[in-house]
Amino acid sequence: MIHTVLCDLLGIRHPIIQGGMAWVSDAELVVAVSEAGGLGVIGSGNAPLSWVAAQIDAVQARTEKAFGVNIPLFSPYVEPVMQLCIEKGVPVVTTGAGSPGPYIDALHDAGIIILPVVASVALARRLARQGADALIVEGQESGGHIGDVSTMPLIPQVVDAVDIPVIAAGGIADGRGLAAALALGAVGVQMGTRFICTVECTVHPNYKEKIVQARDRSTTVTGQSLGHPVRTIKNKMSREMARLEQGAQITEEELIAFGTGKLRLAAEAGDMDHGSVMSGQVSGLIDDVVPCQTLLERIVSVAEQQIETLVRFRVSGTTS
Ligand code: TUI
Repeated sequence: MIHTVLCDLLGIRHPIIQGGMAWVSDAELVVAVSEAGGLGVIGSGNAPLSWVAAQIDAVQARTEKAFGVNIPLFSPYVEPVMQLCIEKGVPVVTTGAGSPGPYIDALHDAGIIILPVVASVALARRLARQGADALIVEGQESGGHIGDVSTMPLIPQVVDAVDIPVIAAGGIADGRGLAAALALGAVGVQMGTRFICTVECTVHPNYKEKIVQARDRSTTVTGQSLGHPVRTIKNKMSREMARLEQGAQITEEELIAFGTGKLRLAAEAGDMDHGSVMSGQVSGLIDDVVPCQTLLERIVSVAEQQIETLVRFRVSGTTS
């Protein structure tokens, strides 16, 4: 068992959060993760309110365990989805791609735990002051929308800067990653990509296969010119996006229009050529599709062994 303050804060067995992923993490995955002892998180993306409501209802009908809803702050439905979470008594809200400062008090009044995803020390400090319960601190190794600092330097800098719990994200997919995050001062981890390759994830099978086939250098970042860098697996879509970004012939509006709907194309239709296959640098580390229960048990068991080995042998230098 690895028990941290995150387990107490969220009422979970293992200090592991499943990152909310648009078009990928629906009720099926969330129930599986929460039942297995982690925190499952619905990815509301920019899906309509009715879809999010149906996912919350489905989770609440199937588990008593804690779960969350992720709200990317560029969604056109931020306010209605926040309101929905309040009405339905969702235990945890995570946010991304911006500052949830203006919503913190209303969420707290409803008894909701708020875990913003941040990618910088400055925003971490601000949200700690504004009352966030803990912070998910995400390095640029992550899939999807990212910041520009890597996990290894970012986590300890945020740990030093704030006095609320820090959860590490970006570049973590196994027990060694969990042990490393704890060594950096985090109280747990959030993983997205790793949870795509689970039996219960309802994403198109081509998406899982693409991650299993990926290697260390299989991902790339596009969208920097728009101020929205996004990490995906390299394919026709990412090459075309990079070509359009380099050329001066295309307007920002046209570039945005080109990217719109492409994540859904990959996740639902399984189009691995023209879709945006958002995935982290850990893609090369993932080589199987397993049930969530197996995954969580394996991660915790390897992390325990890793910590034990480090303390007993490697760091002390003895061999017996
Ligand atoms: O939100 C994410 N990752 C995402 S959201 C998403 S949905 C999407 N769909 C289509 C195209 C593009 C995206 C896919 N992946 N991660 C959390 C995250 N938040 N990473 C980085 C940040 C972040 C960045 C800047 C958070 C705050 C921030 O603040 C800037 C500021 O205002 O200071």
